[in-house]
Amino acid sequence: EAAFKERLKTIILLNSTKSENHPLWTEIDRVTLEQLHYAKLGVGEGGWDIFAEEGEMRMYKREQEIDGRVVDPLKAVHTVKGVTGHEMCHYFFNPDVRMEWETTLEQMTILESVSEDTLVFLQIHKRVWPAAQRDALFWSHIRSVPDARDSDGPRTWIVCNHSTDHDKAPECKNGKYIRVDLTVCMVCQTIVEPPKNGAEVTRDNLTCKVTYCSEINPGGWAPAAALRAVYKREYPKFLKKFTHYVYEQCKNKPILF
Ligand code: 16C
Repeated sequence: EAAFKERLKTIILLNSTKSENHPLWTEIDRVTLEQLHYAKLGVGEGGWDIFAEEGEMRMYKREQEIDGRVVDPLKAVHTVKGVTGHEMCHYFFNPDVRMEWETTLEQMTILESVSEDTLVFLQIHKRVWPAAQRDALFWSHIRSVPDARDSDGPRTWIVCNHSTDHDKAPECKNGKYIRVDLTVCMVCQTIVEPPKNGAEVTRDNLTCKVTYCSEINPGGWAPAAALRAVYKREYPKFLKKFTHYVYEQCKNKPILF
């Protein structure tokens, strides 16, 4: 009986460190799957306008305002050679390397480690003159999903970031910063070109198809023209810098499928 109780304790302990048992889990699961679906929809319909194009990267926006605030949704697609979707999403999720590629950040704090695939972040972003400085409070979740092509090859990976509340976070009302409201996802699919004569797969055989979607509500007054000018500069800068960073990090490492 003692052994049974011990085993039960271990099972309870192991399960309690899974994000499935967290109060946020239902929302995390729902929003992540919604974002996955949304990312997979093309840009042919739905009034997407292209605003940036460089090499394989294309960025689209839809001009939208809520209560006079610019909330333009963004959708970007990119193709990166030599890396997998798992690698791409791993670096996008991993807080240890965020400062290496995220150029809009001033400070980042992990408020809660929900599980190894889910973290709650408080980020303070650089100020954009003449608007007030912003912070962002959001959960971030990484997972793999079966590939749409129904193959037994590498799975598709997603990281989803979504605004939330947290006991440990400072109140945003009367606070020093205005809190933005965000929903962001990065979805990455790996294409493996089979090597000739059954040779081993190398990085030359890999292509990663990246889709990045973002909806940010500035949460308070910000001049519309300045805001649009800032994101048109910052989103391409981010995606180029981030994908280059991942490529450089991975090139001499074993492939993480
Ligand atoms: O997705 C990205 N990064 C993730 C990890 O950090 C996470 C971040 C979301 C970004 C939240 C933005 C908060 C407002 C930033 C203020 C602008 C700073 C510009 C500094 C310029 C010197 O999901 C990659 C994010 C790439 C961000 C592109 C910038 C988007 C600007 C949108 C404008 C928001 C309102 C600003 C009010 C003036």
